[in-house]
Amino acid sequence: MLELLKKTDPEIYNAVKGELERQRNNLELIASENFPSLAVLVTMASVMNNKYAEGYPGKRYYGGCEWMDVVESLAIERAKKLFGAEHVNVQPLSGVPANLAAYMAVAKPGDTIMGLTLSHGGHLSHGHKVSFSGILFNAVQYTVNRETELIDYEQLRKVAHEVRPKIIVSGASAYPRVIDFKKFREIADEVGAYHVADIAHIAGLVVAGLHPSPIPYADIVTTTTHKTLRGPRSAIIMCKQELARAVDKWVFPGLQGGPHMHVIAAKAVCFKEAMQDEFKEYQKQIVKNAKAMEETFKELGYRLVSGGTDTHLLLVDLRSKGITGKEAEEALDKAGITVNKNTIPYDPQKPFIASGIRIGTPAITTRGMKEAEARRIVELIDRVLSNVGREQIYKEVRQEVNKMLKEFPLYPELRL
Ligand code: DSN
Repeated sequence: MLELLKKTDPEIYNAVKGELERQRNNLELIASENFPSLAVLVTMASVMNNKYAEGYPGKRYYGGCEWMDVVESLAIERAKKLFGAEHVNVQPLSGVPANLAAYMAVAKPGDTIMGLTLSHGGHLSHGHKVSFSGILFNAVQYTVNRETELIDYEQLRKVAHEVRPKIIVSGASAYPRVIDFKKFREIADEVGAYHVADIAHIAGLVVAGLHPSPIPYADIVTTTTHKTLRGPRSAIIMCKQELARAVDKWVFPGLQGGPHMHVIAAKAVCFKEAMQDEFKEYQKQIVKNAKAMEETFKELGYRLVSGGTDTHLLLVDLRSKGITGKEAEEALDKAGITVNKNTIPYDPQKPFIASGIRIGTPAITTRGMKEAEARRIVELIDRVLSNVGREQIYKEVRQEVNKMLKEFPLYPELRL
């Protein structure tokens, strides 16, 4: 298929080829990225792309939707089974629109919502002032505790009693520890709020039983499908039956038009894969690899936010090393190691500089790496971070990275 692209559009072909090579030849440690199966990728590149199917299975606004109904119904049924959810909407295009639909299903613009502040590990769409969530809604942010760096449930409770929010959002994009969804439910009940859980980062761990599920404790659960879940770039919304109509109405026609049926089909494939025993083993290995990294970072004298991890990600505080997150990201990039700079709680630096880096294990685990490689990777990271500015060291580390990656081929079936 890529041969066709080469003929039609050599510039885009070159970019796709370049990106495949980049993915193959770099250590991918961005906690929100992953490598889905070829079955998932191929489904997105299929004729399912061509069809308009506004509406829902059995109730469409266009003719010719019989195969659309098949894939969307399969996606829904599989997601319901996988997560144990009463109702699932598989049409959201991505995480932020899913959160918007979830909020609109239970609140009105101007209502108060509470979410974890971005610089403490939250997400833009949980109430940040530059996002719809902080513009449409009266957003009040909760924080992590300065000493423990864990969500400060008592502060959350206190503020919730003061501001009486319509929605309390749980979930995070840079929080390495278990989230206590039961406690969120208790606090939401005390103040008469809805509890919306965004499990984008941890969905795979939840499915595998390695992180408590929010399903019993949240009114609405949103997740992207491309992080630990290892599916296509997209999202779903799960909710209790009594909110099904409101959620569906807000996804379509409230916020979206034609569903992206090729991606919905790929979500169905992802959910089938996530039901297999191998997927559970994969998730277990993600956590083992993160733990191995935690131990090695500590042995090498690094401070980890909250002291470590329970999940797929770690936040490394670089202040004691005298370098910023931005410097670390750039230096590691030159050595073939891809991470992102990240604020740490109460960060003295601006977000674009940041004092830390976020590291995740989902992608390297997909490539087949285990604890030994995870430890070696941390040693390589340390080598770079202890020698920032020394191009020769970057070169040597890159050679080691290349050697390591040769043993864990990525998409060997793909030829360009
Ligand atoms: N951009 C995602 C992440 O990196 O966590 C969140 O949307």
